[in-house]
Amino acid sequence: MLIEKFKKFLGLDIKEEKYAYASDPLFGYTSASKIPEKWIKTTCGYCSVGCGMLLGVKKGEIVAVRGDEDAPVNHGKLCPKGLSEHYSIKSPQRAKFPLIRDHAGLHERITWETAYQQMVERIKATQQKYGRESFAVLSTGQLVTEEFYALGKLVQLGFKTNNYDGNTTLCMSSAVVGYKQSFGSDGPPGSYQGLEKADVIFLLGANIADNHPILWHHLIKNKHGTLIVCDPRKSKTANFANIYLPIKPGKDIDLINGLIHLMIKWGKVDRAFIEAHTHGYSDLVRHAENYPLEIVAVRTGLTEEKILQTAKCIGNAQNVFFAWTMGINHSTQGSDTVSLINTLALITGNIGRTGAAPMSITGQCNAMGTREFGSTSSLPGYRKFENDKDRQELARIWRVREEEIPKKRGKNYPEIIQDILDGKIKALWVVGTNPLASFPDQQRLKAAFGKLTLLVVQDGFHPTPTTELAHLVLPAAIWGEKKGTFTNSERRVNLVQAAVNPPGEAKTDFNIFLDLALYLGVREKLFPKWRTEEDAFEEIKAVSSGRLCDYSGITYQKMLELGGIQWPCNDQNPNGKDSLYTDGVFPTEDGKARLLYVESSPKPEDPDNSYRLILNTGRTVEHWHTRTKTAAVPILEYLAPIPWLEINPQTAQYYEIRPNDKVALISRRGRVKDLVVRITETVQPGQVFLPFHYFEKCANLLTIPAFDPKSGEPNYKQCAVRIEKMPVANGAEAMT
Ligand SMILES: Nc1nc2c(c(=O)[nH]1)N[C@H]1C(S)=C(S)[C@@H](COP(=O)(O)OP(=O)(O)OC[C@H]3O[C@@H](n4cnc5c(=O)[nH]c(N)nc54)[C@H](O)[C@@H]3O)O[C@H]1N2
Ligand SMILES: Nc1nc2c(c(=O)[nH]1)N[C@H]1C(S)=C(S)[C@@H](COP(=O)(O)OP(=O)(O)OC[C@H]3O[C@@H](n4cnc5c(=O)[nH]c(N)nc54)[C@H](O)[C@@H]3O)O[C@H]1N2
Ligand code: SF4
Ligand SMILES: [Mo]
Repeated sequence: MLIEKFKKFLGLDIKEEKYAYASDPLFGYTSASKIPEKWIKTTCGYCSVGCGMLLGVKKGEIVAVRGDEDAPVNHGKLCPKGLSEHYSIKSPQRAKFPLIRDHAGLHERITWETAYQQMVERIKATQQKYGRESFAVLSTGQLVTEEFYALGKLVQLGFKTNNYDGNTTLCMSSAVVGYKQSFGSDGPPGSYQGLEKADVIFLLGANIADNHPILWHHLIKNKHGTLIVCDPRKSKTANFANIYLPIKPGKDIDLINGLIHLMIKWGKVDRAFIEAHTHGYSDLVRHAENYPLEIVAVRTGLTEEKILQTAKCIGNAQNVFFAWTMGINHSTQGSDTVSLINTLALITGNIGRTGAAPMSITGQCNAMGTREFGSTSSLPGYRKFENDKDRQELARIWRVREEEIPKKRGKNYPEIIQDILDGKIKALWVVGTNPLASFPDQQRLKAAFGKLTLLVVQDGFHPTPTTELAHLVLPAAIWGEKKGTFTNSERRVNLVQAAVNPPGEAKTDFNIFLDLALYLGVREKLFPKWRTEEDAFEEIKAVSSGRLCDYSGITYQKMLELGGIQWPCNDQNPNGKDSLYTDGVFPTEDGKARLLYVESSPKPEDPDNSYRLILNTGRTVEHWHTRTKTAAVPILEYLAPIPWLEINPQTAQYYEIRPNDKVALISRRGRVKDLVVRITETVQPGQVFLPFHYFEKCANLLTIPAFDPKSGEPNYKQCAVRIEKMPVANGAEAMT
């Protein structure tokens, strides 16, 4: 019955059905008319696991998707989003034509020529009047690396502004800063194989069961390891843990300090490694004295027994795989927490081996590509803006004057928003991100966007909350329609291929950037002889040669054959490398890592009598971020059509709330009405959880605009809220 309902929902021809593709989203059944003429190898366009997949194409359409059995990441498996990704391409909300906003505020179709002319003229006029930095750019972690690389050059050497950042600051920037502080460079040192080999897998603020599902298949292969999960919410991942640590929100620093204390006290540290490869141990020892077990238990809300159990596991293991995601990064102390995890890994000698690494699991399909070559937080090839030698080297390869390359990075994402509010930035180009759903404190953001004299939005979809406000909409091709590379969390560079043409007049971001360079008069200077993405890739290889993120040994053909290659890939490592820092030498000036120590500071907003609850926000397996893609996929939307608010039974009792009641959630910044309640012990008393995917009930109306001062990353995971019960007739009605 349910299956019939799904089929009807998806409009499949039931009579023609035949068991054909085990990985079809419809329980393995598909219509005979959907048998592909050819299969094209590519990489999933959602998360950073980077699964290899095959797109079945028939008559210019993708009719089926299956996991690539040869792909080293997923060995033929895909999660529900990957399996149904091709449905997003057919969304009725795809952006098809360039649009301009007329005087009445309506979007009107224009030609690409007019769009480019308008954009370039208006940006130039703004820059002439208010200075170069009055124009800013916000990009994403979801383009191919070739596009990021082209965009970085175009923005900084073409438009000559370095107020350029991306949604990766909402996501990975604390991991980047944390790595730089500890090791001297960005770059996740471990690999997914580590999940299979480690004796202990310690996940902090990472719900991989929902958000990196295929990583489970690596975990399952690990028959001996202990899984420890630290998360205030008993997530799907926490449910599988051998040791679950229901930490008080935002108290990870105290826990890690406590673990460092115990490692030192018990002598479970690697003295030889510390002496040969690190600085700062004696200071760390003094600092750790302040974190005895009793104090740590009180601060973290964890029992002494659980902390001891965790410490024993770490202390006795040969290989510990520390991994974290947004529960750590989404904090005003994210960068320092990352460094502290690195410190714990370093003193216990857990680095440089398969299964032993402090590993930031990234988020978007190509968050890594922009970190490596996007020119936002570093210059391409993890070069430093401030380093003369790095700039000289780049200028030589690019054949430009050294002075043309900025000496410091420009404003980061939240600083760009602040500058718009302050009237310093007047024109903004948004590429592949949807701030009007994803940035904290939407009221404030809307006030900022209202001040812009020019907003250009380049997106694969329209309308979106952000394109709706745009003066100019540039329609972009999306995954399935473009070529290039994505780098996953384990530094694996994977090939992405086009299977179909974009709709209407939409163009690949790559071609839009090249066209704009032409209109700016810098096409040949910046992109000499480039015709295809592969030409850009060749330049990336040259730029990366000899660097930590060395791509010089990778080719498109080799990726097709090997199914993705982990950098560094060069003469010494022709097929890539599983772990970084295998020799204990780090990319700092003296080759040694820094043992950073950190005190925890108060959260930006604690509950009080008016706002008694802590709001935690995050994800669910069915949806992708602001749902521009997944809302168009019937099976995913059908499984999770509306947002819900998780409340603990004790909290529910206090507010006299029953299952399926509707409530309003209110913070000092905004209010979200008509939220259906899910009463569950997944969240602890005094805490609530709301997924942030639903623009129509936007979690970011509530979140706080508080940012890590080092990385700019928002504190999305804790703010103070209260609940008001909404009048509803009965629970059943509330569900509709
Ligand atoms: N299905 C799906 N998958 C995705 C995405 C998606 O939108 N949908 N997005 C991708 C992206 S860009 C990203 S960045 C990743 C994010 O992947 P995750 O980080 O796994 O996702 P979140 O749900 O944001 O947060 C993870 C966990 O942090 C916990 N947490 C909250 N506060 C704290 C705290 O103080 N301490 C600790 N230790 N934990 C805390 C939350 O309860 C939550 O379970 O997922 C990627 N994968
Ligand atoms: N409250 C709360 N807020 C959060 C988070 C949270 O946990 N809680 N998580 C944060 C994190 S980690 C992240 S990464 C951000 C994500 O936030 P966003 O980046 O805003 O989310 P997406 O929906 O992925 O937006 C991507 C946009 O790019 C478009 N697009 C897709 N493919 C292409 C393409 O190939 N080219 C172009 N030009 N456009 C394309 C999509 O249609 C969409 O509009 O959200 C952040 N916001
Ligand atoms: S785990 Fe991530 S990369 Fe793999 S299929 Fe799912 S969304 Fe795609
Ligand atoms: Mo993210």
